[in-house]
Amino acid sequence: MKNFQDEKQRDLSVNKSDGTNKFMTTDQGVRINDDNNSLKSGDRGPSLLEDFILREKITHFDHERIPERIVHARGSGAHGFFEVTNPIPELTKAGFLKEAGLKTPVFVRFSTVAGFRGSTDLARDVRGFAVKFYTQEGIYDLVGNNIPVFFIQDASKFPDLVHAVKPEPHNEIPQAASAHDTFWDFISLMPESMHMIMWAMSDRAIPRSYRMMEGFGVHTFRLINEAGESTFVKFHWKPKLGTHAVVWDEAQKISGKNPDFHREDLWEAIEMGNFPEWELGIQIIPEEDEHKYDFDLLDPTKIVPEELVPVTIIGRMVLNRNPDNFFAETEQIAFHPGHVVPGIDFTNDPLLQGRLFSYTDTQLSRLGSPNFHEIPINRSVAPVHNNQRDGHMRQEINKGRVSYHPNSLGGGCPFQAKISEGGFSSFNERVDAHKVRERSTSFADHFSQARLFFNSQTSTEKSHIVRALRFELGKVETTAIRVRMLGLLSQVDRQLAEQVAIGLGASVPSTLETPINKGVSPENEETLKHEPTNAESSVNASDALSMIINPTNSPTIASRKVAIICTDGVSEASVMNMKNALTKEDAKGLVVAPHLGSVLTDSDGAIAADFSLLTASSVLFDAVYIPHGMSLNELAEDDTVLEFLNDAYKHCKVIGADGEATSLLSAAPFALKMSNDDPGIILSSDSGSETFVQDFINAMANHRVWEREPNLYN
Ligand code: HDE
Repeated sequence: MKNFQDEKQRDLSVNKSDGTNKFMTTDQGVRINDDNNSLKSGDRGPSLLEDFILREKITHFDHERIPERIVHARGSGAHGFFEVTNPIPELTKAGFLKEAGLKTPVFVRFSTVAGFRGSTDLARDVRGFAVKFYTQEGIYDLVGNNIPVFFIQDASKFPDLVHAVKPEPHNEIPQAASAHDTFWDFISLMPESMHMIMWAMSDRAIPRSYRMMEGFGVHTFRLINEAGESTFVKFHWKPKLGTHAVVWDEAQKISGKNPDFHREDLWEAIEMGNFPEWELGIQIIPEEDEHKYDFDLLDPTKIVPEELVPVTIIGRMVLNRNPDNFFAETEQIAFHPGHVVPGIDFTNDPLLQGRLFSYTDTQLSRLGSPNFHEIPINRSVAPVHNNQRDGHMRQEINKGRVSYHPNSLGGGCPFQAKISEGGFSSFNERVDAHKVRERSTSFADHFSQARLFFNSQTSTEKSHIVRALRFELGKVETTAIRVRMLGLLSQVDRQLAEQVAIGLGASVPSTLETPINKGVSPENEETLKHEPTNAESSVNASDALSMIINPTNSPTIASRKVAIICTDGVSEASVMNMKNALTKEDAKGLVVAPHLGSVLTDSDGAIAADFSLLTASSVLFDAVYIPHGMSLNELAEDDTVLEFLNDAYKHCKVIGADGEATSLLSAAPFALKMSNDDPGIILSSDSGSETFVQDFINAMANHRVWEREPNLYN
């Protein structure tokens, strides 16, 4: 196999322009002499219709927007490569997975689901995690999410789900939020969504960074080897930086302070050379184990617990190049779960089957032409030859008179490939059944894995789920919907339902008598084909489901940002010690000062401010450091500083202070709550000591000081 690592090789076929040292021209290549004035009859006279330069420019502008994605409209992307570390030729004939060290260029697009293109990054939402592999055998798209299950089991419910979660149609409110009546109305009548709801109400739905999210293929797929044998497989992306989230109060504040937080984070990390990296793992399930488990492999509301089938790592993905142009690349990229290469195939998961129709259809309306594969970001590196012709904006200039098959005039070309020559052939699955509109009874248990997820969370994470549900349902105006949800939650965990009920000032209904358990509204009971069941999962709890005890997390502060609050008189040595130590760990210390420009140091030097207190905010950083030497009275009276510290404390971040700066903490509003043994408050009477800096870094490496949280809320 030829190594296709160098994405530049991919780019050779792509027309790039940056205008540097070039004449400005019209789209027809005519050099423009004056781009500032339209053609007029006299300098105060009417504009002339013949001004082809003006009309071309304005017409192009008028058509600059294309329809945004109906879901996953808000996204961010990057280029990189995938490298095989543990080849699996015995499982798949896919060339890009067959050889150790083989690199394949990729483009990844991360996204939120519900919000419009201009919405905030920090909405409580599922994140899309879509990867396009430019393999030598054609395009392979792994179009996944950061949550391994989905809300619904059958594609026919997807438009309903999306209508329910999007802003309500009469007033288009709320933007990028599930906390409203129509969403919870739908969910409260769809018990199959309960597993996904547990994930969506957990901190998975408010990641700290796209770089700190797991990714999942969600459906069970098939790998097909040279002998044509199939193996079931689940795909997992495991982030090198661990799986981390922000807290909900923080997410809401970030949405105001910097709605581009995740976009910027991804962009900056790549610009700084902190290339985001994931391992690709697979759960391998032999064909003969199809019916071995107490859930159905075809049911997309179920995971295969890692306790039953461990994840085998087969490769790694590194994102190392930002796009040149957002629209041309991130917006115009067209993913499709049906873009597969020989060696990868589908299962009959009824959600996946529906997706296989949807994605081409959506590209046709969004990109406007069946030629969307010719847009540079979508082009295959494997040569494309077929008899598809014409259509809007066709780029290819097909030569010759033959555009049909079979033909003799073109020598039979392009010719079909035998399987041994890499021709795609679908897995030879036997299908022999009646035509029915039914759902398998093996899909009927909607609660056991929701409970498995809840049981697997630490007490911190459980309390976050309770608070998320109180928030979301608290925004629901219709009492009956809230009560139905409490009924469903009680099927997952009685205590969970009771905790949520306290926040809603309601009580948990005795659910078995209410229509909610039937998954249909009272008016539509006759459409019910199977009663949902509530079984016990064979696995009780799984560490991999908790973000806090996730076994793939290892302590690191790489790429984290620390706010160093400085004003005149600050100890230059302290600031520089901290900055240098952070840089060594691939993290960044950024100076936040009362104003931009620079602050004067104790040794008559000057330190440049990266942010002013007005433009910075604690929620945009991972930790705060207050170095010694400054005039503390001034800082202690500044509400912005106190709010900065208070937020950092409330969001369980590490706060460090040395020398007399430690006394600033006693002026902060949280001082009364602060416990003496809080492992995230790092104080040293000794200014800039090495142990102090190291203690600060060690505390940060665990992401957040969750031990603090029980003191914060009732
Ligand atoms: Fe999608 N989904 N989806 N989806 N999806 C789209 O395609 C759809 C589903 C996912 O960054 C759309 O190009 C249906 C599951 C991602 O460009 C659309 C169903 C999973 C992205 C569409 C699902 C996903 C999309 C909108 C149920 C996780 C963004 C624009 C049958 C495995 C890709 C577009 C990007 C995008 C349809 C369910 C992931 C409308 C009908 C499950 C990551 O075609």
